[in-house]
Amino acid sequence: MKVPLGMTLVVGLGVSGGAIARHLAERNVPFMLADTRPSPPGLASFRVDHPDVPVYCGPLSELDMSEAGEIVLSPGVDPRMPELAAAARSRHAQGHGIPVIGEIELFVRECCVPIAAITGSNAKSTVTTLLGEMARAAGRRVAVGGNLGPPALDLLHEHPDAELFVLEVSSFQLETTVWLGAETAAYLNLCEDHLDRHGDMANYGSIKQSIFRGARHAVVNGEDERTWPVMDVPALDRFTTQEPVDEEWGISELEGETWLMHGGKPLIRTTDMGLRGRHNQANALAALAMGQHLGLPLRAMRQALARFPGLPHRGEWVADLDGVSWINDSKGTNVGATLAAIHGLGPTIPGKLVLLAGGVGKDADFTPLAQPLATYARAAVLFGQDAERLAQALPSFLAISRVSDLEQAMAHARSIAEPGDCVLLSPACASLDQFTGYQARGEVFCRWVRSSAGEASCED
Ligand code: UMA
Ligand code: ADP
Repeated sequence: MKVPLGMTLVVGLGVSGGAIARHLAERNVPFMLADTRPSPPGLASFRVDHPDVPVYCGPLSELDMSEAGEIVLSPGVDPRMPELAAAARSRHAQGHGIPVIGEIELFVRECCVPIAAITGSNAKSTVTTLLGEMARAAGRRVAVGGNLGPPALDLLHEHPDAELFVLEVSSFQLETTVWLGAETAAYLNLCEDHLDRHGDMANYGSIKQSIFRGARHAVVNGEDERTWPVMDVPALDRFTTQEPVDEEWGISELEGETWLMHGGKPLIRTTDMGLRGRHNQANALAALAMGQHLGLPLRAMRQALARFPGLPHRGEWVADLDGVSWINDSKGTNVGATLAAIHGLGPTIPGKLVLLAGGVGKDADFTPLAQPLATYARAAVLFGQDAERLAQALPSFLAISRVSDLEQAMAHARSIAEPGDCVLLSPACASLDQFTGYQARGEVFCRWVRSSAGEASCED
């Protein structure tokens, strides 16, 4: 099959592919859809919605893209696939390769109001949602989405009167974005993740740096230089979990209480916040720095901080069983997130942690988990595809059990946990070997715990 001359090719029939198709159709841009899977889910309804759009399903090697006008990729599609890389290099009549872009690039071309963009290995969804809540509390017409959904292009169409877009942007999305031009852009942190796609940390880190292209203001992690812009950005704010230096956003102890600070100015007591844990204090500081740049009043931002309890599946307390707390951190899909959970919980509980971990490790190095687990854990119960690789990385004196799935892991954890302990599901891995996503994994955990605690159902 051949992409007709000058036609836009959309690759991937997922959530983003659907949004891209709706956007192009609305603008009467002729396009064709391709998906590498022989029969992608959603194909039948796509055909109903777009009866005149040609569809190709199968390997890209059998699709002739040489005359496509532009190729728009879904985030799950790797632009380094040989056929796509060749198209990007190929010489068009105009003397350049075929532009290979993503959904966010299309969004930027159309968006006429400020964008607040958030990236990082962890905490993107938390900071995106919190900043959105702050803007709402300030009475702004704000649309919030991106990688956490809804997709950016759907936001554009569903919120034509928005005066601000707050977007979570993943490395997959940044990889196909030429120029973001954000009013404020935050790069929160960097740890090993998605190396199966991005190859190494240098490449992963430099893709994340592209969030700063055209940005007017940067918010970076003062404790991690890798998040600092390597290009010129006119204004910059740094957040830190330490005492702030100069105009940094940081944390201070004042008369026995812990405060979020901007330089010497106290902003809010941490006990007045809905979010818990040091890592969430860093997240709040990042949102405050972005909010200040956007002109949000401090009063409104404080109000949002007081109300926002955090998102489900991120360090969420589920129930106590026989004096043992059960915490759902299913969104802990990389080592950095699991480290934050262990460091956040470990020192605060009377007993020890029983960690439930495993799944798809995305080629990450698990050894950073060894030391904090040695300090804070009683046991690790491992399941899923990379259980064995995880076991190899953990200290040999820790009680390590390998089981086949999460239910067995929970049953085993219940049998070994002691009163005062905390059973923590923070897998350090993606879930796709055994679940449809981290939410499904977290829901299995919640249901099991709540039914064991005698409750009827999971009230998510
Ligand atoms: N796929 C193929 N062939 C194709 C197209 C897709 O095999 O031709 C596969 C992909 O490899 C992937 C799956 O299909 O396994 C779906 O990929 P997709 O790009 O079609 O995904 P969408 O449904 O469009 O969802 C995407 C984001 N998914 C990814 O980045 C993998 C969603 O983020 C996002 O919510 C959505 O767009 C709306 O913006 C999810 C995610 O896991 C939550 N993101 C990663 C993360 O947060 O770590 C980056
Ligand atoms: P993302 O959208 O980047 O995946 P989330 O807000 O969904 O971020 O959180 C993902 C995971 O990261 C959760 O397990 C959460 O507990 C953990 N987390 C939250 N904030 C931080 C932080 N500042 N540093 C490290 N991990 C964090």
